[in-house]
Amino acid sequence: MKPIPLRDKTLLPIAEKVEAGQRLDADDGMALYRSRDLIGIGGMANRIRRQTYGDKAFFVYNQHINYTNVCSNMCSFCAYAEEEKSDKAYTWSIDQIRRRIVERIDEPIRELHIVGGLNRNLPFSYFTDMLTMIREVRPQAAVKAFTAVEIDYLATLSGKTLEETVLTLKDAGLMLMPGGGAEVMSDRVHDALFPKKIGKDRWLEVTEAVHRTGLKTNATMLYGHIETLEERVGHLLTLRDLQDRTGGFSAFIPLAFHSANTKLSHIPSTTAFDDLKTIAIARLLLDNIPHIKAYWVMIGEKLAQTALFFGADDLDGTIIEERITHTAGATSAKGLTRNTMEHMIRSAGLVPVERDSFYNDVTRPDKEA
Ligand code: V47
Ligand code: SF4
Repeated sequence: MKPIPLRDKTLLPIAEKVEAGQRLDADDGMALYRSRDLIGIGGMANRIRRQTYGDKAFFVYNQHINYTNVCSNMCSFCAYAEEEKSDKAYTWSIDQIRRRIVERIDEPIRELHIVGGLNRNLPFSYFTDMLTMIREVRPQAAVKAFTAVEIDYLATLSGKTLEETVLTLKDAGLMLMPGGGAEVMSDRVHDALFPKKIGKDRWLEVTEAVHRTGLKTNATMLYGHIETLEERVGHLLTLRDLQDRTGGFSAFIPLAFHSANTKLSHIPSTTAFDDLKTIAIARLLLDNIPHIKAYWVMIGEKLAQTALFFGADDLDGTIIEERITHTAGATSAKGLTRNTMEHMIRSAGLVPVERDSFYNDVTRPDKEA
């Protein structure tokens, strides 16, 4: 195999480890973050992606449902959450959620991505009723719902243990869980930006309990606010440690911070350089998490396409109705058609694979949408 060309020769020992399939450590993570050799780092990550998936790049036909924006946590990086009495606050009834699903019933949607704020007025039965209704109305779609933050909250609401809560939701139709909620696992960042939300230890405890029930979850990292590079590397390695124990993570999604309409609106957007480097470093450090998503909603369609050569193998989904990042100023489209996603992948010289939530190939010959 040809050696990966590196402009920054100090990365040579890391490239050797990558080529030998050896695990990278925290010092390697910091050396990668400190290096300016984006192309060299991307080359290493791309080699891993290519060895694992060849020419394939994944996407899913999905629909987002954000059932309420009322949230008692009020994280300072969030533009989406509202106080209960705000005139922008909304909470959908089960019937309103049903209507949103039914109005797209003719589309071949494979996954419903459902998350919301912590709204003290919703009983536990709202969540089981939602899942039961969805299973009746949209039995072909997998329900990917609730972050570890919501699961922690639902366990309090239900008065059950974490495992019982998840098993009750699983019985009602929950099939996997999105990432989200851990932000950056650092007590310093937690206390400064999201003190009311569960911290690192509880997030890990909830996620481990979910994995014990057999449900897969994703993991994310919100970056580009006040976190340090050491905190980013620490976050990635903490996820890797948990994955060594449970094997329950399916994909990792770096989330670029958008500051508009938040209490942190003075913080500038992340740069393309940082976005691509973060995706590549995630691919290199997270040697046990199968998929790395380039979430086009956060970084834009064009950079997401480019990220397919920096370690990402998945562009997430068609989405249509994204609210959380667009409330915080994202300028990406609100949704993409299947044809657009396929075009993004094909015009990069890769082969689009429409997947279900479990990465089974569901590519169909009928491409009407
Ligand atoms: O948990 C909130 C983040 C997350 C902002 O698992 C913000 O497949 C940027 O987790 N700027 C929700 N990010 C999104 C999420 C996700 C998205 C796509 C796919 C998957 C998956 C998961 O968004 C929140 C929080 O970390 N967030 N506010 C903001 N202003
Ligand atoms: Fe609530 Fe999530 Fe927004 Fe935090 S990020 S305020 S938990 S909706």
